[in-house]
Amino acid sequence: MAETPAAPQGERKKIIFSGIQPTGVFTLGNYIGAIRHWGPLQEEYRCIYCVVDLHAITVRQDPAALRRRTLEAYALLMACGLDPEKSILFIQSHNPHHNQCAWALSCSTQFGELSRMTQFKDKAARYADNINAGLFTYPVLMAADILLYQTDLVPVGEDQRQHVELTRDIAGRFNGAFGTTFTMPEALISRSEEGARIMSLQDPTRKMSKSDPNPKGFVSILDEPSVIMKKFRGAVTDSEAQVAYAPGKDGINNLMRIYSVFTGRDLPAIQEEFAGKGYGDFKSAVGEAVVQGLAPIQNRYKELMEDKAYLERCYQEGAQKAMSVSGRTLEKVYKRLGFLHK
Ligand code: ATP
Ligand code: LTN
Repeated sequence: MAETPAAPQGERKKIIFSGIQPTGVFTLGNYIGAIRHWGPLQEEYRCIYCVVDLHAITVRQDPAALRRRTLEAYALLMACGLDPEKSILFIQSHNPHHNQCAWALSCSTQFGELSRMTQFKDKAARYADNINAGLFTYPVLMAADILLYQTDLVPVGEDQRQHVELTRDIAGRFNGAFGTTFTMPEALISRSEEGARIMSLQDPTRKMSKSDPNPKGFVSILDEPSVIMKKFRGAVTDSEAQVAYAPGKDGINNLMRIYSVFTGRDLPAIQEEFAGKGYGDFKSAVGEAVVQGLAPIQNRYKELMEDKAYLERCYQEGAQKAMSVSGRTLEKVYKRLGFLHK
């Protein structure tokens, strides 16, 4: 994120935590809104990134697919520039402290607070036949993820702001009742127009989502070049045929934001570039820019997936490192709550 504050020299390095669900191959939305910012943050902060498989099962997953996707998600994070030597990179279910801390925090979370979460309301409507308790308490587990590492900053897309706010409320309540235990985290959300929220290519009023049942709505970062081109050519836009960023032109605005991220050009420059040209030319140009931008990630991903033993070593070491940090916080939590020492 261009606007990320620099870590002050000489002070403790600030801690960054973020997570992503292994519910499918990452989309352009995940990449633009979240993951592309995570690599550069490694240079200045103490970064901890997690594949949140415990969160993924709030929606029914096929076990074999979940296992495969979890490894793929881990490799994809590395392909997007996360380095296990610089960051702690691990899989959530490998560290039991998350479940343990979540239970403690759930007793400092109100039913009413959870009922107000928009992600819960959205998912409850979408998966009406499986409104399980985990879907409801999902934000408490997310709070545990964040608070266990004494996190300062949580880089996420706009849709997660509400969950980070709730995490702050839970932390504040726990600290108030039992004494200061947790660092108060803050969401780190791209403030620029480009990228905070990438929309579906088929319904530009809805966010692009990797679990969209219609694959034409999202571009996954592993899509073949021909598939990417086809999805952009078929993107839903208005009938004005003028490449200009304006209220109500959700489809074109979305494509312009994507193009801007991959070319580094700002919106007025893009408007100028396509003055007098039709949507067809523009859509092809967006597709080409995305194909080119994703190629190095796709190549690196293929290499990584050929060395499963290396990936395994990385996620096992990642879990050990994560546990040594989270264990200290969990011990403090148990002590504060009054649990008798073992
Ligand atoms: P699912 O469809 O399975 O619910 P998702 O695609 O919404 O998943 P998550 O795993 O929940 O993705 O989110 C990972 C990160 O990507 C989060 O920080 C989230 O804010 C960000 N993100 C997800 N979708 C978008 C989007 N369309 N635009 C910008 N950021 C996004
Ligand atoms: N809730 C997030 C994923 C997530 C997360 C986290 C993000 C789980 N735990 C901790 C940041 C920090 C989502 O649905 N995208």
